[in-house]
Amino acid sequence: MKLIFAIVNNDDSNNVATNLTAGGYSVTKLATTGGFLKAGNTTFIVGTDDDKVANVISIVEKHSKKRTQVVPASVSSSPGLFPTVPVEVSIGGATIFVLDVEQFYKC
Ligand code: 2BA
Repeated sequence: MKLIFAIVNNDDSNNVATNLTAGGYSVTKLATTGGFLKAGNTTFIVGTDDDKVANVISIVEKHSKKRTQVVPASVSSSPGLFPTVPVEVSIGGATIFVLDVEQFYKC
């Protein structure tokens, strides 16, 4: 069994949740915050069989769009260097971690 963490943009989270649930997966949705942009994003936790991991990833990938966001340069570089110059960062689609599950209980 595997545990999948998928971090997606808030704008995509309803679509991802709907499609994972429709695919028959149990999903837990957490409201999270990115350390770099300090903006809200959504982290999904999905526990599933090893042979279903690829399908979960493809559902998340299909419903998570890549986008760009303009942020102040002071967020992305050393403080004090042209702090008012905005820079564009590319975000997403999704950041996904897959972990081995040692034990799983429903009590
Ligand atoms: P944030 O940390 O808010 O990062 C948002 C986007 O800013 C990132 O998009 C990336 O394009 C850019 N970025 C992040 N750190 C940067 C840096 N030091 N310099 C320049 N640009 C930087 P994504 O890579 O798509 O990540 C989206 C969100 O996924 C992240 O939000 C964070 O919440 C999570 N994430 C990404 N990689 C992670 C990792 N290795 N471990 C834990 N969480 C991660």
